[in-house]
Amino acid sequence: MEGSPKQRVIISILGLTGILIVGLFVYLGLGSKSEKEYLPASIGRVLTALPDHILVKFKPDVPAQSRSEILSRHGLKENSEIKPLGVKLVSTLGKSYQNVIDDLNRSDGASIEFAEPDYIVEPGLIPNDPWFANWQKDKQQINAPVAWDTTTGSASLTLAIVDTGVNCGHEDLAGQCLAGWNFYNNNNDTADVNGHGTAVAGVAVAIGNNGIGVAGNVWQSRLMPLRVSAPDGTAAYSAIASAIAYAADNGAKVVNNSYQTGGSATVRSAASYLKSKGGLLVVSEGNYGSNTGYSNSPDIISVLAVDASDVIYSWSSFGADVDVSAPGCTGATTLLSGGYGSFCGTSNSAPEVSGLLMLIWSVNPLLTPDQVQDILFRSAKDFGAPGWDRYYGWGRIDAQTAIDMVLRGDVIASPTPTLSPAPSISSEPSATLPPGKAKRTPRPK
Ligand SMILES: [Ca+2]
Ligand SMILES: [Ca+2]
Ligand SMILES: [Ca+2]
Repeated sequence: MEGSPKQRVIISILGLTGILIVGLFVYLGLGSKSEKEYLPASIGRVLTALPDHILVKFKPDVPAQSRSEILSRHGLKENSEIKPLGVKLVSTLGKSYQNVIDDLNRSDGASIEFAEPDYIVEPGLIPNDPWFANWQKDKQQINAPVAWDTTTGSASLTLAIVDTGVNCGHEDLAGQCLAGWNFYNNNNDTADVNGHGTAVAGVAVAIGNNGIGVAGNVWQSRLMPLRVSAPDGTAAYSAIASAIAYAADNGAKVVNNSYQTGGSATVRSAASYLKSKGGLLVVSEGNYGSNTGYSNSPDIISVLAVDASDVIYSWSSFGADVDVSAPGCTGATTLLSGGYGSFCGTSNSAPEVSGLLMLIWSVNPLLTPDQVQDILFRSAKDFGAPGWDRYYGWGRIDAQTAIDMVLRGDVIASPTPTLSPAPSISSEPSATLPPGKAKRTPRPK
């Protein structure tokens, strides 16, 4: 643990050499708006109907014998019943389901409560948080609403936010926080002294579907606030690495550090330690609009920023260390003030990824860090030069594809082979296979 005076010395010395906060965060004063778009839980887009049967519910006063007679008169056969609902799955025996439904309604409408096709709908849970519909376009961009039909997180998984502290009293974060640590003052006061950490936390884990505020990528989780910054938001590699190690020792599955720290050997070491303990580190690529010059770390997931059209922001850094890209702005996240506002930077991109990792682990907590990282990379939507490139990494993250892969068991065997050689800037691949095809390995039993 670093003492406060020593910490300040470190920061003043290293401040000129690149220990720079990445938080290009802007609060645009959206708090005066009061959007009340309370959307119903969406049934999603209808894809098709199962052709071999329909769903029929008779009116309660229709005797069983009459039900059988009606079905046989129409040349239908009961397959099964959803007993608590009294809804029958009725085989159409090769007839057009729409014709069958029309005939039933026409001649026996008095006996039938309803008859409908057994539609397959595309999942797309829409939370009722008032800011969601109009301001959080980043969530739609990464297809989080579809993933939320499968999982909205797990209260047994912990995300550590290594940052400026977190306002754990914020209404849309309240109840999520575990005890943390302040590595700047070497005490347990993890209050946010800057606002950056609270904004980062909201992007990943703001409580969704609670009717207030915003929705993070994960709606249930444990949030471990680890303050590493000075009051001005700057932080030392040492504090950051200490916090990552602390998180690893205290069971964090994912550690988010929205700082440009991927080039630090100390942070890399902490990331390796975290991975050995079963977790993953996500960092920001930086907001300097230039090549970082860093080599890839296999233990760090570094994230750059794309806009709503999947074009890389001019201010986003890039380079050989980029792993994936993610939205660089959200229209609304939790603010230190207790309200909500917009937030931009690779500081936003990193927690978009951290939240997705939490979702992946929520579906299958037994996955290893390498397996989760592999899913993240292979599920990313490729842009730019085919396959990995230094501007998009493996691509822009896609929650739907990632969760689908987990559900399918499309997971590399563990222990895993190295995912990929560290990409080289000077030999950017131009015609490689997409990462999924290039690196897919046999599925585990
Ligand atoms: Ca909320
Ligand atoms: Ca990496
Ligand atoms: Ca690419």
